[in-house]
Amino acid sequence: FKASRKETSPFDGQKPGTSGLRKKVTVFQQPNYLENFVQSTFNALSADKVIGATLVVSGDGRYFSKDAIQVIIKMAAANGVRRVWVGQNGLMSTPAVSAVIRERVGADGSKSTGAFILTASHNPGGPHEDFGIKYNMENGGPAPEAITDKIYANTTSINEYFIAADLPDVDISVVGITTFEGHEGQFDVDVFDSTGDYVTLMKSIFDFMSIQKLFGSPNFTFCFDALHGVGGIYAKRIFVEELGAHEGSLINCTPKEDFGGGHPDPNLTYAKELVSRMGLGKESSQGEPPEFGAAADGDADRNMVLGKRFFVTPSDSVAIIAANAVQSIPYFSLGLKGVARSMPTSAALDVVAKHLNLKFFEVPTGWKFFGNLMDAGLCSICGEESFGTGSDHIREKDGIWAVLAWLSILAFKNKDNLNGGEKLVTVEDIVRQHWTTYGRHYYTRYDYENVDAGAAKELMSYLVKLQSSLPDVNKIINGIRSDVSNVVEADEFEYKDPVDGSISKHQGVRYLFEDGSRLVFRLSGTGSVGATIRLYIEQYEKDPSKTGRDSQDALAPLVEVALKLSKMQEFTGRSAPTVIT
Ligand code: VG1
Ligand code: CO
Repeated sequence: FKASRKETSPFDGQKPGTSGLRKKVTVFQQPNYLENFVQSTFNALSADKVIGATLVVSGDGRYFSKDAIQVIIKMAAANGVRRVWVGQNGLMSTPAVSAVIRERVGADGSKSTGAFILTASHNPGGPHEDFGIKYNMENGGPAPEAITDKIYANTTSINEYFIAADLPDVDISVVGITTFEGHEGQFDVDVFDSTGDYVTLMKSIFDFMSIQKLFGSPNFTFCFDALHGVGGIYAKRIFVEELGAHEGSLINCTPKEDFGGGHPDPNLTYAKELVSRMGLGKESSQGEPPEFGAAADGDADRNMVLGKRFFVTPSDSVAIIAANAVQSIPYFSLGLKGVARSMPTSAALDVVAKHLNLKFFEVPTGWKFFGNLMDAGLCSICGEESFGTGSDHIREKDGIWAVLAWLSILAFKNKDNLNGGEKLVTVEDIVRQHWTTYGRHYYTRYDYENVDAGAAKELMSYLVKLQSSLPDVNKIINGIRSDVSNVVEADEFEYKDPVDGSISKHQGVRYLFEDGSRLVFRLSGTGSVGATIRLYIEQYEKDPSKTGRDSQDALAPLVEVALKLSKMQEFTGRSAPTVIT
């Protein structure tokens, strides 16, 4: 093959957000749009990460992935990359990509130094929906801001890219290595089944035998919903083939390019089938729900955990995993190095860290900030309120890992009552026990999607300004509700990375109340059209006799304050959020 140089000119708006560049498929289908971004990424990397390097290219299998993979292969060849590793059919979950970067050794002893991950995560897929691309680094984690800023700068001035246009398409449905001879030397495309590496990693973390026993118990029932995302291929291998779950306990586990027309977003709104099977929601199905249910998003880095007729808030989930990890999960048996959460995530994890005397970090939204802490040996378990949970086994959040963590906790708590005679300790029991010990953080998130971008900016600047005078803030709040405590601190969240000293500004506005309650406002960095305002509302309840309330009831006064204080309706014209979680 031969590398050829193509002329191009910049596109507006190729700025990677919280997790890469996400746009409508039709935007990506414009000639040179993908090519510009890929070349801008190559140009942002040091030469040794491109020339002679091994790159992973795969994703959640959404519409346009197959085309994009062929383009990236040809551009990699032309830019001097030595090898490209592709998951069979282009499929690899985001956590599996992270694992492959960190763990996989090629047949010739090669190791990869980065990856293009093709996903728009939980956003819908299909010809009129979203596509996305992001670059992950040698540690397996998303590129840090220093790199994504460089990529963006490159996209604004790009005038050429390189592509081996004469390279034939590679059949990515067939496992095996295809070798090409180029002017500069050899180029390989290695198509492989990524589930193997991932299963090996999971087996090195969890005690599969104890989870097998749990699945073998007559009282334990299970359901996993991959929402037609890539998680299905790992679920089949792990839950069914390795752990002995019934095939019928998996739903929507065959990946589809359009996710069956739905949102591959594991929450109470979009994981409808699972939610109804678990006896939650209005249209709950008949019969006894399973003991344990879980779902993952399109690229399988997010997870939702459910008990029978019971929802586990993600902020609680990470706190509960952290509180139980040392006893239940062999990988953590020597203790936790520390724990971390994103700023808007509830403080449930903070309380666990305090009780267990663990190092604790609060970072901006997005997984890239956890990676530095993990690389420095400061953090073992971390999580976000947005259904993301993970550990330092990789540098991405990991949906299947979170499910295995919960199964491990259940297996440990039930190790003496799995023969069918005794009643099982349930997910709900574990959560309620946790609240009794640590108190409960009532929590809800309001999302206002596709709001006019100007209006969203105005609302944020209003809140930033308001925040600078606490007496004014408290005067307004006292006028709205007398039963809400005073704001004692407010700021625009800023993070100084304790490892590399880098500073991230404008990460959301926080109002911290005297009784531990919090209101947080921020703009989403993952949307593909307009702006999304996220409002996070949290209230701490220490009294064990009051931890059992309905969460929307408990939070009603704070919600009212949040909406009126921010003039949400005035700014956005919306009387209600698009999604409540
Ligand atoms: C959202 C979530 C954030 C998460 C990010 C990527 O970002 O709030 O917690 O890390 O999505 O997750 P934002 O900027 O829209 O609030 V995923 O599964 O979309 O890669
Ligand atoms: Co995702």
